[in-house]
Amino acid sequence: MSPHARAAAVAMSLFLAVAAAGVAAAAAPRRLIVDTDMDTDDVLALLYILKHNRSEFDVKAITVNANEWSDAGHAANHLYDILYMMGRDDIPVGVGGDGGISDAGDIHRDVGGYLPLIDQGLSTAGGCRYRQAVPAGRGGRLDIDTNCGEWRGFLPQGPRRYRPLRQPTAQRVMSDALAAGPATVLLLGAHTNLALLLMTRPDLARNVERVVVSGGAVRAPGNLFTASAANPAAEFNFFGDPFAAHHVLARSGVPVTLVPLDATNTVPVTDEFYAELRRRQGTHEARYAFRSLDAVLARHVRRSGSHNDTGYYMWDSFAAGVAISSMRRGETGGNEFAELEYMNVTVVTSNKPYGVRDGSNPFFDGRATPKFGLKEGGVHSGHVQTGIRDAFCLVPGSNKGRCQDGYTKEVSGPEAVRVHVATTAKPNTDKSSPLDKEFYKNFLEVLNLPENTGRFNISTQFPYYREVLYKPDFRNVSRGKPVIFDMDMSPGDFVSLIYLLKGPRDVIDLKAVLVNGNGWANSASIDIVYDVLHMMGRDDIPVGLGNTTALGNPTLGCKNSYAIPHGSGGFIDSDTLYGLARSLPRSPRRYMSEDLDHPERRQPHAYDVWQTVKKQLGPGEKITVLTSGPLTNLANISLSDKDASSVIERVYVVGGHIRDSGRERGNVFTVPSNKYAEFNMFLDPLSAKTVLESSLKITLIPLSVQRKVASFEGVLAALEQRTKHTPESRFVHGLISLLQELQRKQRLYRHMDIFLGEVLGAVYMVQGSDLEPSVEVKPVIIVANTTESTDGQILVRRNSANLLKILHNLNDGVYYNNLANSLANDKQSAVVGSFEEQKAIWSRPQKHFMADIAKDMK
Ligand SMILES: *[C@@H]1O[C@H](CO)[C@@H](O)[C@H](O)[C@H]1NC(C)=O
Ligand SMILES: *[C@@H]1O[C@H](CO)[C@@H](O)[C@H](O)[C@H]1NC(C)=O
Ligand SMILES: *[C@@H]1O[C@H](CO)[C@@H](O)[C@H](O)[C@H]1NC(C)=O
Ligand SMILES: *[C@@H]1O[C@H](CO)[C@@H](O)[C@H](O)[C@H]1NC(C)=O
Ligand SMILES: *[C@@H]1O[C@H](CO)[C@@H](O)[C@H](O)[C@H]1NC(C)=O
Ligand SMILES: *[C@@H]1O[C@H](CO)[C@@H](O)[C@H](O)[C@H]1NC(C)=O
Ligand SMILES: *[C@@H]1O[C@H](CO)[C@@H](O)[C@H](O)[C@H]1NC(C)=O
Ligand SMILES: *[C@@H]1O[C@H](CO)[C@@H](O)[C@H](O)[C@H]1NC(C)=O
Ligand SMILES: [Ca+2]
Ligand SMILES: [Ca+2]
Repeated sequence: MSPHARAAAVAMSLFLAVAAAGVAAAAAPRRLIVDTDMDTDDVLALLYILKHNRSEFDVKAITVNANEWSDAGHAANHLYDILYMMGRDDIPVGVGGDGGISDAGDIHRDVGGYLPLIDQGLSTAGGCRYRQAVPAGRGGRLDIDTNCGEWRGFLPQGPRRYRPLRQPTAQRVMSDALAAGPATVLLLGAHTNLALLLMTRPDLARNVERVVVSGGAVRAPGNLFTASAANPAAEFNFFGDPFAAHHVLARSGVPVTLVPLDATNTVPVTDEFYAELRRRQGTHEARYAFRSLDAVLARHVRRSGSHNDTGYYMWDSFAAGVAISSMRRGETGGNEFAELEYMNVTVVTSNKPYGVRDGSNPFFDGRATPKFGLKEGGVHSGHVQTGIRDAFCLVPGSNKGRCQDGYTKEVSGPEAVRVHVATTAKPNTDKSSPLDKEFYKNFLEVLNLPENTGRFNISTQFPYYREVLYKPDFRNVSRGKPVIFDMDMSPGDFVSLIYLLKGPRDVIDLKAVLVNGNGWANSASIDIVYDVLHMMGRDDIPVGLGNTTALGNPTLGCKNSYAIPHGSGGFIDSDTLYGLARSLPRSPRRYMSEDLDHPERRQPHAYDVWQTVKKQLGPGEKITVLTSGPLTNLANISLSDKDASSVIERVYVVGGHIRDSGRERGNVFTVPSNKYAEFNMFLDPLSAKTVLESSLKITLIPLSVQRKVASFEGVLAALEQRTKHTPESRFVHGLISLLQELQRKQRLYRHMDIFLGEVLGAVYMVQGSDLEPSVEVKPVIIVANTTESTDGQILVRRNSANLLKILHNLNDGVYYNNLANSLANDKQSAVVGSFEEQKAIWSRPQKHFMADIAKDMK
């Protein structure tokens, strides 16, 4: 038999076997619930699962784990697009929620699962005790949120998306699915969601037939590559929420099959597997799996030179295989893919000595009775690792720390639970195959089955799909003053960006956009910036991405940014532009991590973009900068480039609150101890100090003046009074009315006017004199002394030599009118108004399409 014929025969016999099992089980498909953190290996696992025949295995719900490798808004939309491609818009997707856990230990409905149980209070803002082990930028959440750029380069975009206050929560979706009947639960991330469910609805435990867990490390070392100096024993998924893993394994009473590193270490992505995956791309899902894996391997392989020791394994997809086989054959039927044995284990959640209250353990510290009825002096009462540089965990002179939080430890005695543990992957019974593990072979076969296949990718979905870069025609235009806009991607910043793009080109010439990932949105939201530029026909404007952590802080951690809520009104909303980002046309430009074949496509750093703009300046020309977020990028520029202050004409800084004699408060509502700071300063105090106390010429547009133009009615009325509208004025109207509606409906959105006020900076910079401004000069200092209750405050000090120009007042009526007039002006208007319009373009022949481009010529 030729290899090809053999492959076909194998596929056919597999198909028959699947079909036969389907007949036997026709009356009752096995029900499956998957909880995922949407990492690359989760994508592979999900595609593999969705390929199986629904009359045999039916996925009833997928919930997103939001406290590890990805951010909720990006993860949910990515998942929706995978399900759309696979024709499975029927599967409910649960993510987030805003409930919390009271001090007394009462668990409110719909806890979002953004924080590990030990840190979960009543809000979704909070630190990153365990999650700090995951880098926020490149090589971490930025790459995972975007799937290294592959998501938007490949997947079609379906009708489902995250929408504020309408998103089914993880708790709701999981409990509905379990209430409807018995199911196997496959956990591919930290255990927060399932633990919360089993704590609040213990009655549903009887419908959990089995929990199959990708995670833990029993006899193998841990894998916290960023944090083994403090904790060599833990595996990422368990470290993400050790107490939740403990609850699921040891307290909930549900039967568990563990697929730990012990087993997954035997299924690395080998050269042979990689080569076969590359060769066999018979379906869209096989192609997406390959591209996803290839993108993440680009980094790993370059480091090691071969796939065999990249440190990349089939973690979650192997666990999915073990789960499918266990559902098919039962626990005693002999798993097709793994050797399993029973072990007595527990999950360590705190370190000895127990019962010592050292401030690290909120379950016990400062409490008369321990939370959740935990036992005084018991295994949960020791030191809990506070971070990856916790001094308690570090052993001087050693790179192997002594903390064991999240360790799946074999024990005997009363705390031990009996768990079925996969120890090693089974060899391939087909000796002629180049693949040495049964699972490699099955994975490739399943992914390439013609059944249950993906319907299309973004380029095959439309007959006239084309990627076009729009550039304006600058011939015969005298270009205005060069401007750089630096934003943190909060909603008002997008209104400012659109407004700037509409500014007359002989007045302002927007040269670049810089973004940073330590403000109101995560770095991956940079793709929304690309989309707005595409909509407005400005794919010529470079976008630079700066650091993800505040100045002076390590790249791992969330110092200051812990003050942004993860849930409603915070990251989940800004990362999706309140659900509206997907109404924008899709730009061919997007965040790309490493692409070895195309290094030029790699996302540039903010500093590189700064250098590029500087080089393009004409003789004597100077740059005007508008910042509307933390001053991280500008601090980086002024510290790294000695010439910066000589080529910067002026910096307009949106943010800051001047604390003088008045009683007016700042706006950092998640940090009650700090009454007088404003978010943009609080989020990076040292950058604020560096920039505002530098020799740069600065005009501050502080909170007090922003508040004078933060009336939803004012902006909306002005927009509604225009007789003509543009796609962008309609988009802005939609965004602002949504923020207003959310603010009225839900107290979690009570701070929405912060984002309305920040638009003032752009309008003042371009049309300042029309606004009848009054400007004051004050001697100030900026507090940046790592004291939470004062960081980011701006104090007036008579003896300070640092004089700041501060916008104090303006005519708000003129402001609203000018903003609305500009947005509704049909000059420099959108080239493609929306995703719907773009889909229409891709659905009909080219000549209409050329007419669309021509619109910008006028
Ligand atoms: C799934 O299995 C059922 C029952 O055996 C069979 O009728 C159906 O054709 C299968 N569907 C696919 C897409 O393989
Ligand atoms: C989409 O699928 C087609 C056909 O399989 C393929 O040729 C094309 O390269 C895919 N598109 C992308 C963006 O990978
Ligand atoms: C990779 O590992 C496989 C066994 O898993 C082995 O057969 C192969 O020779 C290795 N390749 C290289 C390049 O080391
Ligand atoms: C696990 O514990 C049970 C009951 O205490 C004991 O019978 C069994 O031998 C233990 N198994 C292992 C692998 O230690
Ligand atoms: C530019 O101006 C010149 C002279 O006024 C004119 O001939 C030419 O057509 C203009 N070009 C464009 C693209 O408008
Ligand atoms: C930015 O990150 C780099 C390393 O990634 C670091 O060296 C630098 O200090 C950071 N700069 C700022 C301004 O935080
Ligand atoms: C500014 O950012 C660049 C690019 O990451 C980095 O190389 C440089 O060290 C940074 N400068 C400072 C002063 O942090
Ligand atoms: C930080 O600055 C504030 C305001 O000047 C001051 O009240 C506070 O004591 C300072 N904290 C430290 C640790 O220096
Ligand atoms: Ca995972
Ligand atoms: Ca902002």
